[in-house]
Amino acid sequence: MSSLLKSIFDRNPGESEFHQAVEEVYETVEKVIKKNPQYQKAKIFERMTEPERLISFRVTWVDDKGDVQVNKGYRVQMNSAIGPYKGGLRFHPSVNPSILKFLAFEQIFKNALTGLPMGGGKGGSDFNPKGKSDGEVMRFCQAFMSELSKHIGHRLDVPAGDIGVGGREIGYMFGAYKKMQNEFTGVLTGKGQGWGGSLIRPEATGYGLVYFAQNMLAEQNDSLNGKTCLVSGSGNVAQFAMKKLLILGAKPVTASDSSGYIYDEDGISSEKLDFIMELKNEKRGRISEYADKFKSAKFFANDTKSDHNPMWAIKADCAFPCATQNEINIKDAKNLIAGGVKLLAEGANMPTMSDAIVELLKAGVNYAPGKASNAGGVATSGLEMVQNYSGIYWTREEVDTRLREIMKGIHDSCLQASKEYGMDGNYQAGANIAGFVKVANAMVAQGII
Ligand code: NDP
Ligand code: 2IT
Repeated sequence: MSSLLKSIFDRNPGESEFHQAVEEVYETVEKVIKKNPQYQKAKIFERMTEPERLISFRVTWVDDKGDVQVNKGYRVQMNSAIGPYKGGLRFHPSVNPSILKFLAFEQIFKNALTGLPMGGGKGGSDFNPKGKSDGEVMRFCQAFMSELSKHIGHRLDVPAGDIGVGGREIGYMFGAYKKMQNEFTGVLTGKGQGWGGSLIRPEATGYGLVYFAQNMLAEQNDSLNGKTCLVSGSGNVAQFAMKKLLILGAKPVTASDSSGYIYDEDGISSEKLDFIMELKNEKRGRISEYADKFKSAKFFANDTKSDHNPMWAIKADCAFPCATQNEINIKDAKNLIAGGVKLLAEGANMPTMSDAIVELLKAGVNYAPGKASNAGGVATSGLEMVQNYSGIYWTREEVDTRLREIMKGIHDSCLQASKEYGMDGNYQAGANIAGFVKVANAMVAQGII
């Protein structure tokens, strides 16, 4: 391992997810740093891996029984070289500084790739929204925002949703911020229609992911039409990825949650997808209920003792992991390859482990890293910010057209950067290099700060 990586790991002990994300980027940008002495002199990589600010706070709230609950709250303000900090909030019991730092680090490059002026940030809490009443979620969001509000602002740091944070939570947090600050500004994105939200933002990550895959296939004179697709997750990203896949004539056959996955050999049709959306968004139920309702499907519970997830061994053409980090290990990658998968585009952040990526690339699988292929969500958040600043709101078609253009732009910048550095067609290297160079140049121009 290089001494630079070692010193970063030593400075951030025990943060395995953060180390993983940093190493993955470093391996592909090392060449660029070596070719550009100004990046070395200004210690750009060392500075990019150190948050500009990491805010950690206590969140105290009262549950329905009247008991006091204490949670951890965080905001990682990673890099503001090209714009205000921007990135989601995650509410999940696993949330810790390592996970938020990996997400905030990835966000720097992702946001740069969109071409919009947004810096990198991420935040959240170890609060578990599962099984909580609406009243509990609202009180938690208000308590969380009572501290977060001191550190964010529409020109400073603009959070949005991520795992466990959707329209409901954004609404409660926005209401709390507006009341406390006594101002109506676009301090959060993913807001509702009629109070500052952008059309297409709910759909944007999943739609953008599929537009990206469409661009990858178009390079090879191919399309999604008729392709069998494995999708993991059943939340925001997975739902709208499946919706767009169906529109383009593809056949999604799987969906999952943290309890297990369903396999529907006949395909998840648009009527069946409506059932998933109602189940997950309104009833907040479990994906196993899909198999109770549709006899063409089977539910397979997670086997925690297994060294692989059998979902990734199902025969298919394309795979879209849309649940969480590290959901595809090397064994899963080998199973995907054996099952005929030729394209894997990440909807989640860092769902594929590093050795699994190597395996996929070695086998010639067309692989898109999340920081490129899932950037449609934050890009549309950027479009929501523009609409909030200007006070002028665009139609669905206008936002969707811009989203398509942005995804094509990201796709093309990845290919161009990969070509420039002799790794033609490698989207992983291209995404890291294109994102890195843009932020590095801004940092150099702004001096040693
Ligand atoms: P949601 O909360 O809407 O859905 C998350 C889904 O993933 C659920 O099906 C959930 O199952 C499953 N999941 C979450 N954690 C785990 C876990 N530890 N193990 C197994 N399954 C899990 O989140 P999103 O759809 O918004 O986010 C999904 C992924 O996409 C994340 O990696 C996120 O960072 C990324 N992303 C999201 C964007 C957005 O705009 N929302 C933008 C770009 C990336 P269960 O219900 O059982 O918890
Ligand atoms: O990972 C991500 O890009 C998100 N969760 C979306 C962030 C945003 O600000 O819209």
